[in-house]
Amino acid sequence: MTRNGRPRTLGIVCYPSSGGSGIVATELGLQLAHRGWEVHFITYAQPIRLKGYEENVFFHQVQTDNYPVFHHPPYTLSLAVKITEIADTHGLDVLHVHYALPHATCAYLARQMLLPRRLPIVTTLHGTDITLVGVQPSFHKITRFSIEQSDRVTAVSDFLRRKTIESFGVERSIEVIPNFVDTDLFQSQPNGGGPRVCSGRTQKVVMHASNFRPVKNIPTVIQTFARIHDAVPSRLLLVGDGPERWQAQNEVRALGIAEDVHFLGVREGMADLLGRADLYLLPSEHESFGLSALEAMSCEVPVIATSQGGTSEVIEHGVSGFLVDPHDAEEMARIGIEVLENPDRQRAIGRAARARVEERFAIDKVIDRYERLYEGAMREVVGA
Ligand code: GMT
Repeated sequence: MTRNGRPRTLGIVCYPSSGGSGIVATELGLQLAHRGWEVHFITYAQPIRLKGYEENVFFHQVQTDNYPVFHHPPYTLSLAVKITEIADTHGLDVLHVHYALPHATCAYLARQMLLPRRLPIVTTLHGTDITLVGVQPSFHKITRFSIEQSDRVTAVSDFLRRKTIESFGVERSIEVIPNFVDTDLFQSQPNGGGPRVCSGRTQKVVMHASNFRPVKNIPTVIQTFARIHDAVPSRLLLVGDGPERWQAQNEVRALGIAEDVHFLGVREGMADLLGRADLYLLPSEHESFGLSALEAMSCEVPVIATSQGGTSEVIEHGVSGFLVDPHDAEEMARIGIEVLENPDRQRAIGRAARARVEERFAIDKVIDRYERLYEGAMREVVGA
């Protein structure tokens, strides 16, 4: 991707932690770098999936300055200034911000500071930025304003697109571009090797990965697994960390299943773990898309996910996975036991899941759509 012989340059602003929005942003940037874009990540820490040296990829750390009168260091202001600095130094052609707050607002501020030069801004809405954070009274107006001011806006599911219109009354167009997965990396790896915690195949491996926030509904993960564990020799692997972890550990002890529940904390190498799982649970209160479910599906792992949110755009119930009321642990366990006790059914669901991923969510198709979106924004904003 070049213009007048120089690579196109893209700025990406995201949260660097293990959440889905940061993962999508990082994988997107890496893929675009392979396609010849020069990619500049701008955030407060190195994104978790950005490792080693990558050609055409740069990371710019935002430093905040503090002063006694500030209650908190104003990260938002430092980020906006950093964006202008990178735009000036590296001649950004387009800026893509992930998660509306505060990133779309910082992008707007940066764009105003850069005038008369125009910097096209693309904002991707991921889920909780709209459903939980942006709708709070103190953020509502600025979320709406920042969405309206972006040159292009995408949402990761049609559910999220509709929710944004409903919650903020925005009138601009929002394009749905789904999450994606690297199907070469996320593959079934049923035999031998791999992490010890997945080996010893006398027990089935049930998995859940998240940031352990209330929206992830961890109690249902534990209750579902406890029922499965009563019927099928199995262990539960919990990947990630967050505020609900202590409560989950207490519950696991109280249920007497601690020996077969492994809290692995934040981990790299999700593909290695998922590739050896037998069942994946995602009973969130709501999930705008469910990236971790998609990664499991790519590994041919049957997923039992929440029926609330955009998951029905990812999983066809009873065909490529299962969608269940997030508070119905009994039904989740019933399905889980049926799948784990019937290897043919487990395989059939896993294969249908993989086929669906390849058809709709493979990396190249989705990256093509982002590239076209950038082209459109650059043409419209700067006539490039
Ligand atoms: O799930 C989280 O709480 C993390 C959050 C994020 O922004 O990091 O995930 C959201 O974005 C993901 C990537 O687009 C989506 O796959 C998740 O469904 C979405 N989470 C929710 O809607 C709860």
